[in-house]
Amino acid sequence: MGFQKDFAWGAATSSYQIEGAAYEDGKGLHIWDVFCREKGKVFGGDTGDVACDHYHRFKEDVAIMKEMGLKAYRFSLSWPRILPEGTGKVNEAGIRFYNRLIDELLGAGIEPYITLFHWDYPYELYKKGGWMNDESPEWFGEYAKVVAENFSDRVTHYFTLNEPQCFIGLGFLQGEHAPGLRCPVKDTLLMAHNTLKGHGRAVQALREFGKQPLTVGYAPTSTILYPATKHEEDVEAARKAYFSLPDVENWSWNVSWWSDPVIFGAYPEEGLKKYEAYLPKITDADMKLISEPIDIYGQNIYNGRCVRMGQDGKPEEVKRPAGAQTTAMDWPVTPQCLYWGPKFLQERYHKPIYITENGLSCRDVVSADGRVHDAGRIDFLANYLAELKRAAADGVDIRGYFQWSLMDNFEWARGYAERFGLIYVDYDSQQRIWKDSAYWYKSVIEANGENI
Ligand code: IFM
Repeated sequence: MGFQKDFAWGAATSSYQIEGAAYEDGKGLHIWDVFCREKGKVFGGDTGDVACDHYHRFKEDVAIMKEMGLKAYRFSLSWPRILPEGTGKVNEAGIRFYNRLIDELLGAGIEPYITLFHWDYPYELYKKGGWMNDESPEWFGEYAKVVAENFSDRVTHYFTLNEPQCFIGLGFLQGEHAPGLRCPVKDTLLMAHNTLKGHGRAVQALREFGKQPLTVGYAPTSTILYPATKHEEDVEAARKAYFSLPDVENWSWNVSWWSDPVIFGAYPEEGLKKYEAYLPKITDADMKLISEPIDIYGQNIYNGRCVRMGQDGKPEEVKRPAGAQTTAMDWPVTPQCLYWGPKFLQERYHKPIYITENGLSCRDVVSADGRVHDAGRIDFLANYLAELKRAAADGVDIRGYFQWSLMDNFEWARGYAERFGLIYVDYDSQQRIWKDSAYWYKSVIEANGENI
């Protein structure tokens, strides 16, 4: 068996990375609007002020998706476009924009998948302490209520948070992303706890104010650990390493601290011991809220590291061969992660799985024939999807795959230096050009992956 009959073949984007219109129609500021203005923070001084100008060109973009045959499109809403101050007064122009986008998608036969939060945190709330503030879970719940009230008559699929590992870790521990802080570990663990409570409040609000039964999930990330061989001891070593926790200084890059509470209602024991001295007060009521049941489990998967069982009975990493393939962004190319990631996640969490992001950055160029020949992307995606198909054939319940990204866009601290899209964007003219991989992906969707 390959991919399920109604497999959600999709592509993904996020609000700040594509929308532009940063100061239009009553949108409030968010932390990335402000961060991009600080000297030296973003490659080339780039900003998302215009990005792909999707706010004005969404019809053209949906027409491209339709032509590509996408079954599903995962996009995020800009919280401050809907609630300029994060809470309180709703910006009707923001609601109107998303209504028009949703209607356009549905008219094109494309299922919208909404992500509530993909990093563009309202600046007004940040000034009040952001995720450090005990009220922050409620703020996120209020926003989710507004979303449910306005869009859930037509949109049934939601993801709450995208990659909390990054917006807390890169934003507040490593300081590479907005707001660019290096906070004490203790503060970041409190933020993480509030983030997870916010997730729970959002799930509750979506259920309570949804106009129909909704399918709700979560979209974290992290590196996959995959085994060097099929031998059970190597598989066990990889499984163990995958769900284990890093040392406290760099605690945020992992799966289990972020997902065990959501699914099991408990933080992993290993972390409770390792991080004990830095933890906020955690109550039973908090854990009940955080583990508000979800329906589907999303994971953003880009790469992995190879592990085997060491002589000492502990997992040990296997060094990559010299010259092993990497992407333009220097991320390792490891297709195995799309087999072992979903497999380990389903074994542990017992939820239907969506790959909510997967893709790569390439040094794409428009050739003399006016086309973009990104053979490397096709090769990468074909190898990754073959592994995903193998996982599906082995019985993992994989419901959908969202290619990152539909089109080139603003790659955070790397600005426009990286091109992740199936569609090439010429940022000067805003012309969209189909890369060879976009035609290839269309053929994969048509064949429901049988040609992989
Ligand atoms: O562009 C990002 C996206 O916003 C979050 N996941 C990883 C992508 C590539 O870096």
